[in-house]
Amino acid sequence: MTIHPHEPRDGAATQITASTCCYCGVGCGVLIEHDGTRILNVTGDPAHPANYGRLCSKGATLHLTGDLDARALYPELRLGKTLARSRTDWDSALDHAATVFADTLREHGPDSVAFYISGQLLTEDYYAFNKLARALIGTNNIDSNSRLCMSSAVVGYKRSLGADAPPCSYEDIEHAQTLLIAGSNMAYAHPVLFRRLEEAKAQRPDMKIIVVDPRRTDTCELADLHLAIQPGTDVALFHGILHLLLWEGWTDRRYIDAHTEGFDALKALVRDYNPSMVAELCGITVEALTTCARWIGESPAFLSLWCMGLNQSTAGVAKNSALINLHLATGQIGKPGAGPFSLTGQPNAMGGRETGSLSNLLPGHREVADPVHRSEVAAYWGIDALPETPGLSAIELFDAVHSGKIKALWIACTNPAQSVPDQAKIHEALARCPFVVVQEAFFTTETCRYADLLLPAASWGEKEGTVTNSERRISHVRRAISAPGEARSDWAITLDFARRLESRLYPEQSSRFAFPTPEALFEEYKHLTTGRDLDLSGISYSLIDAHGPQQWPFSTGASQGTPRLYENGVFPTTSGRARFVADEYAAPKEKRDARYSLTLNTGRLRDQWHGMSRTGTAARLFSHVEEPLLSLHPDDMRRRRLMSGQLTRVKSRRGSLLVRVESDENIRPGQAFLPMHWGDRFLKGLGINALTLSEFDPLSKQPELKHAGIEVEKVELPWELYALVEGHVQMRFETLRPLFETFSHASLTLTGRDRPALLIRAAHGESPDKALLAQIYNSLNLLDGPVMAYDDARRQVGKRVRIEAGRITALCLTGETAARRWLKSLWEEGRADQDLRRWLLAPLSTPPGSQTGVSCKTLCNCMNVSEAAIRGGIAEGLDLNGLKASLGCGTQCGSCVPEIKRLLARTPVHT
Ligand SMILES: Nc1nc2c(c(=O)[nH]1)N[C@H]1C(S)=C(S)[C@@H](COP(=O)(O)OP(=O)(O)OC[C@H]3O[C@@H](n4cnc5c(=O)[nH]c(N)nc54)[C@H](O)[C@@H]3O)O[C@H]1N2
Ligand SMILES: Nc1nc2c(c(=O)[nH]1)N[C@H]1C(S)=C(S)[C@@H](COP(=O)(O)OP(=O)(O)OC[C@H]3O[C@@H](n4cnc5c(=O)[nH]c(N)nc54)[C@H](O)[C@@H]3O)O[C@H]1N2
Ligand code: SF4
Ligand SMILES: [Mo]
Repeated sequence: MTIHPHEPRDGAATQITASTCCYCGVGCGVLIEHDGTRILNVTGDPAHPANYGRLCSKGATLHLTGDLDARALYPELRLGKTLARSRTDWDSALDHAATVFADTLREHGPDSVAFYISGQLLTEDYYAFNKLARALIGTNNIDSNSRLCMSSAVVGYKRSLGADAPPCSYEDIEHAQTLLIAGSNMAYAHPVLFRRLEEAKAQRPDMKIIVVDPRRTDTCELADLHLAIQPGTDVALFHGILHLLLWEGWTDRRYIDAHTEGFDALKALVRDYNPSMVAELCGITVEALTTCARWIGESPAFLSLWCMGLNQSTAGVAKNSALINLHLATGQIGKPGAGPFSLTGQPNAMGGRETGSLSNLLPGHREVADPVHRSEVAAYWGIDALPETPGLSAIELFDAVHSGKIKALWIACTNPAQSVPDQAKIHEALARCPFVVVQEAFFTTETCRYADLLLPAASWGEKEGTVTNSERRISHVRRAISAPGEARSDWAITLDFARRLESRLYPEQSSRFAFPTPEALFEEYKHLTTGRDLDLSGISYSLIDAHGPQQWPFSTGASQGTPRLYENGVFPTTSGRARFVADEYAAPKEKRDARYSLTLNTGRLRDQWHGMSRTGTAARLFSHVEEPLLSLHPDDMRRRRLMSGQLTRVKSRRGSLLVRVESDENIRPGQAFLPMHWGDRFLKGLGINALTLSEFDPLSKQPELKHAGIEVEKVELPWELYALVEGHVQMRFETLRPLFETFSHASLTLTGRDRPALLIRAAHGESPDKALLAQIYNSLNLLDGPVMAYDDARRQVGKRVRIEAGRITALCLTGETAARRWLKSLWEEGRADQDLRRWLLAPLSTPPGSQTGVSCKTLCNCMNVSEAAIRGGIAEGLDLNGLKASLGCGTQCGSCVPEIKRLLARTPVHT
């Protein structure tokens, strides 16, 4: 069942609620069409300044996601590690949690508990958690998944500019003359901004776009220059650029003298980063390096955008600082079209930073380590003192869970058993932890398995609060419908727990957690920012409702927000000057060697979001990429005698994983790429983070998720299984996934558009026993009823197809799966003809004739246009506009346009 059949309930009027998209940090405004109970449709909000009505393929399909069968609906409690969880009520659940926390605190002290929260919480949720952890419990053990995401940018901004504030606005894209995109695949990860960039480039083709990324991504489609640097060599590249800027006299001496400090030390350092050394180290040509430096040095407006390719590194902070150095040296900051602009990943990563939701921070851009900051916040909260002991950062926190130091762990709105590096250790830690609370909207995540207490959270469209996007703009997130089952808003859960714990710890005290609404939380929180760099005390829900989303700083009494920081060249440092930072280049932790000769890069797919708890419920979002695949350069494939589609074992120093491989010329030799989305649920074997390393940047403590040493080898698993079953996909997923636990390899995904289906691919050394196979057939709806079966026990080959109303509704091939594409295309076309019947009754398993089916990758999700159709159009001589006109592809959200352009570029032009 899905929660959003596209018909309003009988008699119910449809309404529109303006809210925001719950995915990326672009922070698009959405108009949610609903009938008060169900969400019926989503469109872009034309009045929202982040997107002016645009949405990408993920935002535009929000109403198709969130299958109720996958939602956590009721609190569930486990009263012993070996027992199953059972349903309980909220009072019992939260009383139990409060008792366990109170007992743990009494026995082991405040640092024996920890909170691991998320950049996807709303500002009000964060504030409630922070007050709970720091003021009530007295621990700084509260960290968030932003540690894996933005923490290097936080430290980078603070070191160089004095405060954690991206100084730019989206409109700077329209004013930039040279735009450097480093370690960001914004065509996939920030698509609506990328559309804006496409438009800017179309208007001003002389604008120069440089992309720095070891891979050739869709973002490179817009690049005048792509620097495919060796992984992790960004610091050397940026120093090499500065070397050339100095040599050519392209620096702004006046700006440097008036507004910065520390230039001489940096100048001395970059003297050694001469062009030939840098080009060699980065694996690019001296010409490309020189062109890049010239475009930056001669540009009247130089803007840079960056994301995880810089941050997720043991040199993450150094990369941020080295890039900011270029802006300071050229005076390219604090003016239109210029500045260092980090793109935030999650929708409210910024709110987390503002409210102090990393273990070392406090609300209002304050620091735990600063005694003045601690006493300011303590005074505001009416308590004697805040805890001094530094809190644990994400990786350290899970180490402490693993070693038994943390005895009660509260996880909210994040899925660490999928997203944190070195998964074997994370799973062990969660299994050992005496008490794990998981506050989640979807019960299907890997982390929920370890929950002793599962608390169902309201999710997108069901909750109210505020978020801050990449350009410091605060939006009012409005609730459209009520949450399903007994799910509650995060702020409400947190406060309810806090009050119960408070009454156990301080029975005499009147509550500090009596906020009736999220607005009340916001009102208390905002005054903690008064007079600080991010001062947002002038913003209120009613102000946003009247005048739209606003950019901080926006102090009390101000009439408008601030689109651009540092226009006067004064920085929030003690001297008022920005600081040049001189860090040496340091190589990634794991160098390629004989045993691990490849570097594994990981990142996003266009249509999926992280662990896929939400996007993974919409079958259509799998049509762009249908299954987990490791991408390797053709040379590396040949060297290992690998063919596309073959199963490989990928090994790192921490774990291994079985996954199919594909040849990809966009990857350079010596490198490999895996999407970050595939966790243990979709791909058996602890997911892709079984391979990654937990070494982190010394300053930001952000782990090196982009460069793990791996080796890849062919595995021979002669017995294969391919199955597809329509309908009730989430329920079937839950029953079928455990049945594949004993297989060597298994991947489960969804497929289809109007008729969603579960798709399973598995492989094993030999046929599983009959009983297990029968269980699988049963769950696939292939045991009885209108099922045609052919089983050859001797050859261990089986074919089963269920035909209802003249079309296939379930199928399974076992032993050998050569007919899989052909069968799937019959299923897609709703055909069950004589060919199929003849094939079913014949001993051969290969499909009739030479029909092995073609790849059915869908490029344009909005208009359902396949890659094959687009290739066909190109073969007929159509250009992009012709393809748009005749096929409709690329005319809606536009997310597929870069890939269509790539196909066009690959095809020789006929004259
Ligand atoms: N579709 C989609 N969009 C998303 C998300 C999602 O899950 N799905 N998640 C959101 C979140 S939380 C985040 S943080 C952002 C992430 O957004 P991005 O950072 O843009 O996405 P990634 O694919 O993780 O990584 C970006 C690029 O870094 C490159 N890279 C790897 N190593 C290096 C290196 O050493 N140097 C350089 N210069 N580049 C390198 C990779 O090849 C990759 O193309 O996306 C947000 N948007
Ligand atoms: N190898 C590798 N690993 C990575 C990365 C990478 O590039 N490579 N990127 C890292 C980055 S940048 C990030 S941001 C992380 C993301 O990693 P996670 O934070 O683990 O990602 P999500 O799957 O978005 O987890 C959010 C969870 O919150 C749940 N949820 C949704 N809405 C709500 C709600 O309203 N309330 C509550 N309580 N729960 C809700 C969702 O169902 C989901 O399970 O992954 C990191 N891990
Ligand atoms: S760009 Fe896409 S995912 Fe990001 S906020 Fe906008 S619609 Fe949502
Ligand atoms: Mo992120």
